[in-house]
Amino acid sequence: MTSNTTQMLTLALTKGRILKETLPLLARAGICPVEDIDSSRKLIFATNQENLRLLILRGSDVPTYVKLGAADIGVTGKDVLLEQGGEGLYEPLDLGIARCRLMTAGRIDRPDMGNRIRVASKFVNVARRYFAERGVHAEVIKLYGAMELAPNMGLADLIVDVVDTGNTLKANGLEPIELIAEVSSRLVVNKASMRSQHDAIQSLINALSEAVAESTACYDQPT
Ligand code: PRT
Ligand code: MG
Repeated sequence: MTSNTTQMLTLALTKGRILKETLPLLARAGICPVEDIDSSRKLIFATNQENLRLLILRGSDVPTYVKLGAADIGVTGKDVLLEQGGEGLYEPLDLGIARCRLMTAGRIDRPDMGNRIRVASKFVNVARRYFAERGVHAEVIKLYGAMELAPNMGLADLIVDVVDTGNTLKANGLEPIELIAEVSSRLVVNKASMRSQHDAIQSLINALSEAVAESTACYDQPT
C-alpha cells in the first residue's frame, strides 16, 4: 500500500530559558503548539502543523534523543554540544538565542596558581580539554550545580561555567577569568533523518533561519 501522508517529524526542545526564546522563533516560522506548554505537565505536544510534534527535554538530553533518532531535530545550547560532542549530528543553524559565554572563573582574591590546579564544573570534558591544551595539570571535579560555591569552600581553585551578566559570580566573590567559548542555542539534526526526510527538514531549517534573520533585524532597528 502506498501512502501519500508525510512522515511525522519530532523536534526536541530544551525546557527553561532556551524554551522561552525558542517559542517566539517557532511562532515566527508559523509553528505553534496546540496547547500552552508552560501550564501543562505533558512532555510531548502536537502543533498546528499536522506533521510536526514537540518534545520538552532537559538540554543535556536533547543530543541523545537526536543522535539516536528518537527525535529528528533538536534545539540545545552550544555548551551542551561542546561537552557531549556533536558526532552523528548536523548543526545547520545558529538560533542566536540564550547567548552566554563558557568561562573559567575564580575567587577575586585567589593566590597565583601553579601548574597543578583543581577545577570544578558540570562541563568536565570542556574543562579537561581547555586546560590540557594549555599544558595545565587540572584535576577536574564533576558537579551538577552551584559551581560558584566550590572555590569558596576550598573544593576547587577554579570553576568552568556559563556566564551571562556575571552577577552570579560576583554575588559569590568570584570573577570571570578566561573565555572558553561563545554560546548560543543551535539547531541539530539526526543524520539519517536528514536523508530520509530531507524536504520537510530543509523547509523547517529555512523557515527558522528566516525567523532568526527577522528577529536579528528587529534588534538592529533604531527605537
Ligand atoms: O536544568 P539544567 O540542569 O539542565 O540546566 P540549567 O538549570 O542551567 O538550565 P537553564 O534553563 O538555565 O538553561 C541552560 C542553557 O541555557 C545552557 O545550556 C545555556 O546554553 C543557556 N544559558 C544562557 C544559560 C545562561 N545563559 C546562564 N546564565 N545557562 C545557565 N546560566 C546560568 C549561569 O551559569 C549562572 O549560574 O544562570 C546563572 C545566571 O547567570 P549570570 O551570569 O547572568 O548571573
Ligand atoms: Mg534548570
